[in-house]
Amino acid sequence: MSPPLIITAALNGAEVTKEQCPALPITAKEIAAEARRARDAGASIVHVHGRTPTGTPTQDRETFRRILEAIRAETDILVQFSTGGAVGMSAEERIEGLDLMPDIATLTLGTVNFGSDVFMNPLPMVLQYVDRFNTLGIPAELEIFDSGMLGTARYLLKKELLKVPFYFDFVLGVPGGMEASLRNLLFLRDSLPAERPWSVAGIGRHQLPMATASILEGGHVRVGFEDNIYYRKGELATSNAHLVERVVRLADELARPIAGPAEARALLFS
Ligand code: KMH
Ligand code: ZN
Repeated sequence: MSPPLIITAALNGAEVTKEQCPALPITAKEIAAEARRARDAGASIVHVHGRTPTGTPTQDRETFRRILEAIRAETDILVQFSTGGAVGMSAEERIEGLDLMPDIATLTLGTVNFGSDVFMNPLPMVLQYVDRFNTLGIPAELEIFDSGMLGTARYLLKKELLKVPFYFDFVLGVPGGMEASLRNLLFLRDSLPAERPWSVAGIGRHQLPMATASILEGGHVRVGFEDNIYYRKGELATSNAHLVERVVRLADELARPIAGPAEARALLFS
């Protein structure tokens, strides 16, 4: 039987702008309010990026401190920091706020083309991040943008380098990364180097089909403005919660109960 469904809301990301998506949360206050709406709708984790007041992506520690404080004052949702930041940021800059002790943080296991840019994650940098996660004891969401990244996961596990609890998130449909197809999703799921929970984030129009497939196949789901700003073709989603609510309805139809934050923590980190 499939476990209760964990829904992650990727609230803002680094790439989407207010011009494209007026409901995009930028400030700590906006992010916290959006986190609460997502939690009320059924999400148990929020994935967050930092932004300056004008919307520029930042991994600045003080920005993350304000975001974490504001979310925790507002709701009990698990807070996941991005360590991906935006393309072009330095390795150190991207993990500046980790010592603030979010509940989870992302860890991408390799370099990937990202539109016309390159999202850099060479092995020495991955190992540096693993070291930091281990030292702080922060659970990791291992982000897999392409199948070669599972090889890196296999290496980390074989050498017993990763000492913290972890699970996988397949990010499918980034231009330059692995395409979002059912075949690719099942291939990745069947190639996992360890029996750990997995989730999928489909980019753009792939968000809904990937979420549906994951509900059916026993995985978990990530939705939100970072990955997709549309509810349907030509119609913007009004909030991250708008996207979460649809997943909750689908899960209900497909007989997957929804996990709250405490249940998500137990499922992911036990
Ligand atoms: N903004 C992307 C370049 C993460 O959050 O860990 C990377 C990203 C991954 O969003
Ligand atoms: Zn992200």
